Amino acid sequence: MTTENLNYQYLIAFGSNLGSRLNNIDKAIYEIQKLGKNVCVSNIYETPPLGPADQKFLNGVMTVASPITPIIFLENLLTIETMLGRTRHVRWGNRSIDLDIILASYNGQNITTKNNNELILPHPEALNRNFVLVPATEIAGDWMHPTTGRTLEEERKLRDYQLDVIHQSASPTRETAKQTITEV
Ligand code: A4P
Ligand code: MG
Repeated sequence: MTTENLNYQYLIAFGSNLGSRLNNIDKAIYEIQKLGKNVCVSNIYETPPLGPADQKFLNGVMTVASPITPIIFLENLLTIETMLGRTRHVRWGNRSIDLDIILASYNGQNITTKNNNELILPHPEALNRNFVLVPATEIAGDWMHPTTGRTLEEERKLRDYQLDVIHQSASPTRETAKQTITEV
């Protein structure tokens, strides 16, 4: 992959509450790295389920620069979810891995979509979730949210979201992450 065509920047949230959660996340990061360059991964947090799921989640986010357009990028994420054993029974149900695109930009300009349920950008619920906003501010705190015009760090402060880190993994590559992440 050449570096000159990394026009897209993605902020991806990941969550897992089934199986070996950290292993699922580690594998997802490894696969997503193949879609671009300059990967940055947040710390990982354990959070109680929002909605009908009945087991705690591990959550975090990552950024990646990529030449791949958003719809194709999303298709790649869905393929990775399937590869990691994700099955869809209940909306918001338990899942081995969930990969959502929170924000995307093209040459520094935020991408927004309208009337396209296949890919909604920005992710409509992201700002209401501490498990997205807290890790996002670690690695993309100055990213301007296209709907509110405030940075992610400003959004987090407004809501006073805080979480305790469970795994320190603010590492740019899986190789480093593997040394720093250990399942509890
Ligand atoms: N889709 C549209 N826009 C996007 C986007 N920006 N990123 C479409 C990713 N996908 C997007 O997703 C259904 C369809 O949404 C996809 O096929 C895609 O075309 P899904 O992953 O099958 O459905 P889901 O995840 O069950 O529903 P949804 O609405 O995506 O829920 P969320 O927002 O993912 O929330 N509690 C804790 N503590 N931690 C969690 O991570 N996650 C959820 C699910 C609920 N409770 C949680 C957590
Ligand atoms: Mg999802």
